[in-house]
Amino acid sequence: MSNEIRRKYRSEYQPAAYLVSDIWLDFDIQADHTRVTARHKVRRNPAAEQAWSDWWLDGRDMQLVSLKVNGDNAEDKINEHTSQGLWLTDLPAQFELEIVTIIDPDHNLSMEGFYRSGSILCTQCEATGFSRMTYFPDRPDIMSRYATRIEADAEQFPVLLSNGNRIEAGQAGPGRHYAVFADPFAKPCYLFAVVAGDLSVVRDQYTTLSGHDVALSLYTEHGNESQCYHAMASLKQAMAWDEAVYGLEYDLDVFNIVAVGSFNMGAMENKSLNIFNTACIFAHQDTATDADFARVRDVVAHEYFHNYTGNRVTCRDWFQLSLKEGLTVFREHQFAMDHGSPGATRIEQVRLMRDIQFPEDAGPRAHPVCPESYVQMDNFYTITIYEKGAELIHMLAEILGREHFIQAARHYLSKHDGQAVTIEDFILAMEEASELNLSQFRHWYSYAGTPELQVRPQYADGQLDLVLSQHTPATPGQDDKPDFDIPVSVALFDQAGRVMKAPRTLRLSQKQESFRFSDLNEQPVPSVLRGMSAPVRVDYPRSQDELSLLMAHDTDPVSSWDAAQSLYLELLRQTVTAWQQDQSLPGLNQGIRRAVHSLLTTPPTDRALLAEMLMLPSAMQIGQVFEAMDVAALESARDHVKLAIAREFESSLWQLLEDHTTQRSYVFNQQEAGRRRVVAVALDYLASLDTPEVRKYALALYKAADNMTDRMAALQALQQLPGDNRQAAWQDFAQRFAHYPLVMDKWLRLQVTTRDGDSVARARELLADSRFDFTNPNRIRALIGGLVRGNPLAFHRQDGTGYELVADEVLRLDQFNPQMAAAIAGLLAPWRRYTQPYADGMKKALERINQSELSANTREIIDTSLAA
Ligand code: B3K
Ligand code: ZN
Repeated sequence: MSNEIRRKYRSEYQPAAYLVSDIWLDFDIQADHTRVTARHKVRRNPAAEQAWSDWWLDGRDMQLVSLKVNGDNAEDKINEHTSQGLWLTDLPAQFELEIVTIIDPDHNLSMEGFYRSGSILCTQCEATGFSRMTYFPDRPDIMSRYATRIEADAEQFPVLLSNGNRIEAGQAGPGRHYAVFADPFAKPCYLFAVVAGDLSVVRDQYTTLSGHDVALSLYTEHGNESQCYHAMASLKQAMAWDEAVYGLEYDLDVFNIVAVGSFNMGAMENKSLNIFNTACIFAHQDTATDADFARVRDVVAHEYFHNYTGNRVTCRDWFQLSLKEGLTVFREHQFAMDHGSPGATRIEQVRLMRDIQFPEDAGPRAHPVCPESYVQMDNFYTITIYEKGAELIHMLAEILGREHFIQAARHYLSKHDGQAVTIEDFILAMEEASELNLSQFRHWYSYAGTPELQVRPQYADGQLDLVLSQHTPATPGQDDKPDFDIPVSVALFDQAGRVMKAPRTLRLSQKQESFRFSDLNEQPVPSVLRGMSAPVRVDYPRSQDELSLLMAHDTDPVSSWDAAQSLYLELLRQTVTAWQQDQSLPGLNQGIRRAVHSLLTTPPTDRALLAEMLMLPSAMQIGQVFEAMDVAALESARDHVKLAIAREFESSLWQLLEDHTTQRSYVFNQQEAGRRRVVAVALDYLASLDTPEVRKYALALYKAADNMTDRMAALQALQQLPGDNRQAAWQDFAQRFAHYPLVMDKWLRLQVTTRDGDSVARARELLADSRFDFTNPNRIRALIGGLVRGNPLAFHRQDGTGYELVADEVLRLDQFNPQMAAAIAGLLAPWRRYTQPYADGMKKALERINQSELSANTREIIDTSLAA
């Protein structure tokens, strides 16, 4: 029975008792409530295991006004009415159901269901927000055609929108108006959307490859139009890319996007009516950085790509979430690499996996890409489902070859068009199209944990035996792991850095295998796991000489970057150990000297790649080398090495800065963004020296900048340079951008990521500052996310005040936005990975949260984190 919040299992899946072919919805928006009338055409599901006459309808947080079956009051058919829904009983095989409910969007701060964001009323249904508006079987395998009527005050809500085409509109009594929309495609209820607001619109149009005209509209609150053109251009790029690469054309006459300020995540792919967080739409050079421009471009593309991978072919149940998300993130990755620096873009994807996904996969919340069970689905929108899911598709594309993969993906989409399917259906379609046997590959979906790939080359007499072996650590509930099918892309270089054996993909499918390369006239330098061909950790000890050679000559940017990272990482490891043992810290070694020197004297032409290669691994990355993370040691070691590089290369870094400074006005493209990235990285190194020159330079850059990227680079440098200049720049920034909430989020981050002073106390002060609305998820992410991820030394203060702050915020947020509260609580989850006193401090905070009455979302996170 679904009347309590309990753990759900993938194995429990049963076809729905009833199907709903058509839904007619009426949203009657009044000043203090909204009345929702839903009429459903219902029939027994022929695929159901029995001819049920009972039917469970999900429904929460609303008032049931009436329920009719075939026009007659049918409240006597309600067998049970709980806080989670209704059991109906004694139902005929086919009937029309009418349900009237009352909801209150103005007091819904959960940002799920129908809620208010500023002057806009909007919906968020995925995963189960639809059942906060009406009683309905809230599961994605029920696909229906929707017609929606919205009625509201004409002055307050001049714009009314829902999925599909507007088929009717007009007056509805004094001061009121209405509009009716019809969506010709059957869809699951999680893709339903309604918007009402006083909105401005930016319009454009797109003609598809086959000559169909699509009207594009992007709606926002008034005054933001100039920040929307980049998103609109990105949408058109995405439409053209999907046609060119996958042969997929848009399938409706309209495509609408609405940007709202209060949104729990980045965006939502509702059919033909995407709803976005303004943070993933707004981009103007004055207010957004290059990274923001790229994010907007990629999220717009991601949501657009869902139209096929997610909407036309959707998920049978939520355990299959990665079916749409992994595949769509992969498509987004390909798109991003085609529109920016391919190398730096792939490196960012790799870094995200290593910095965040690998730790998740090694912590208490580790779960397979296709999980076995969950309590609260909202908690499973994880980096594992999204990014590891995308890496699994990346491997398939590597195994099949890009062209074959695209053909196979098209086969999957046409075979299952209009259906709600499973990850298994996807793999089967891949097998059919490629004639490969992917049985072993399936383990990637059902087992959690990051495999460790050990690489041991043995060279003798012109032959190289590359011995590869694998081991995957246990994860909660999965002690024993099978051997995975691991595609390992390998190339061999000679001692002068020339390609000796062109890249090829080996398949490690056993615990250990040896691969032979013959006819070598000298000992080669292997380049392994090129482009991160599989989401694994690599154990492969290499000399400084080998790493320097690969760094300078490897034709794969990821491998070349990785060689530089390995050089840095080894010194950082030694520095952490020395710090912990109270020994004097080591200086730069020959390998790093040579590496940085060659980067500065013969830089790669791709400047974004140069910037990546100059950057040291994050403290999170360094920490993973150790059994447990010693925050102070990690941060000190990184500071120490950074300072040593800045000292040794001070004059070359100034030269680099000068070479990359221009008077040209701002344009967002690969080359210019790469150039600005180099400026930021060089300045960041130089700032650690705290010289009068760098103070002057940063301040001048702040003042002269014609764009937010340079302005932020200047502020990030000034951040390391306490004093009047920093204060003045912060003040100027806060005044200049007081009316731009998203820019003020950058300011909030700056406030809590300073290393001097007590950033936790500053965060508390800001939480009480009336300029900011801390019910808005973007503000919370800036302040709390900024502190925890951007300022580990403050979050992990030894007096425990950082943990206390986070615990207080979890408890505050849990009262109105459980999804956000659970996300923040998750930051404390990996406590076991830390040394003392950090581990105990984090655990204490979790235990304090544990004492309170919690939402199901937060309860699941706390229980998992504290489980033995
Ligand atoms: N599908 C949405 C995410 C929904 C999250 C619900 N808690 C956006 C995306 O991944 O494209
Ligand atoms: Zn998505």
